[in-house]
Amino acid sequence: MANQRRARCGHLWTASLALCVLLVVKVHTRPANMSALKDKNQDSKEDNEILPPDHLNGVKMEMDGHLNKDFHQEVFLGKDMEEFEEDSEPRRNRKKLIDIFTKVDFNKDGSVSAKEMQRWIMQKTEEHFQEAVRENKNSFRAVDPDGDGHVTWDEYRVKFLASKGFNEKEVAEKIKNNEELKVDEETQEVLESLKDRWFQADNPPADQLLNEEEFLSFLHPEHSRGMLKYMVKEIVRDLDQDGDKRLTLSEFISLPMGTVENQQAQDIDDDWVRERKKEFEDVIDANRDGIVTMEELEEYMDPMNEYNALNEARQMIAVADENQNRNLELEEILKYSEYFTGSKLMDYARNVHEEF
Ligand SMILES: [Ca+2]
Ligand SMILES: [Ca+2]
Ligand SMILES: [Ca+2]
Ligand SMILES: [Ca+2]
Repeated sequence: MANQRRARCGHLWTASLALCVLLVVKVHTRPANMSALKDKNQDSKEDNEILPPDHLNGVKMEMDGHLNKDFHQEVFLGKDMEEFEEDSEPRRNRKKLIDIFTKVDFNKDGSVSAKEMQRWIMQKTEEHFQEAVRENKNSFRAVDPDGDGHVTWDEYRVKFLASKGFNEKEVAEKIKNNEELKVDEETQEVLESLKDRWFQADNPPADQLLNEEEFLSFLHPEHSRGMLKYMVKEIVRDLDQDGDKRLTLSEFISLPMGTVENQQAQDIDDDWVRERKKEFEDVIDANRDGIVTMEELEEYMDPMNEYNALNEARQMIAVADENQNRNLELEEILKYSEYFTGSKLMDYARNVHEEF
């Protein structure tokens, strides 16, 4: 994932330089949590299939507490995201973007209002949900090979350890006989965090088995209110320094250890901090009292929150609204194609070039 992102950065323009820098920082300065595990498994899709992803499409914050930099593109493109990620022909991208514009413009008056964009964002968020449900079917099949529709923690644990290179039969045998498993500290830590999450995902009445639906909320906490709360709790726990279960600005922007080494790193950190400060003050701390509570963070992260969608819609419009009519016209969206889709259109590339 990180490599892909960095590769994609290569195509972007100066305006996105800061973004690139941030993404690179992201790779190097991830707080502990699930990151160790993820980095190891990056090359193997099969392993990742049964593990909760760190990044959730259409959710504003990642599981490791980082801001989701691709959020606005994700909620603008929905399941068509990947089409734009490829270096496909600008003419084709232009046509696709025009198609999208026509659909977002619900009342067909040639311009997109905040309400229309909000409606669109909700629709695209739903697409990401459906995508996760589809993927979950495969993941569930992988952990429930006998197909009885239920998976125990022990069964999952065996699959997980097998994906980490342990001998599946041996591990299964040991677990059955209640023998001690020799796993390294890091794997043990991950196991414990997975176990907590596993039992959270087990809906009452708890039977210690996960069915497909519960497994979905294990992998994708954004699909259930209870799991969303759990995810918020985990994030706060990772960032909270004085243990009052709320976040001050300084807790929210404090850097993970060992990042500042030279001026270049310092500048990168400054951007990272600036971005988070802005998000904290302008968006997450809804009542502006300087403290982010779990409730505020939960509201912020809830992908089905219509108020957030409207806010996002307004922000998206503001970025490209050159004629200042609080609506988006087709020319505006084409001109800011890179912002909306992550890919530039040829004609406008030339214009941008002339400006420099
Ligand atoms: Ca319209
Ligand atoms: Ca605190
Ligand atoms: Ca607050
Ligand atoms: Ca406009």
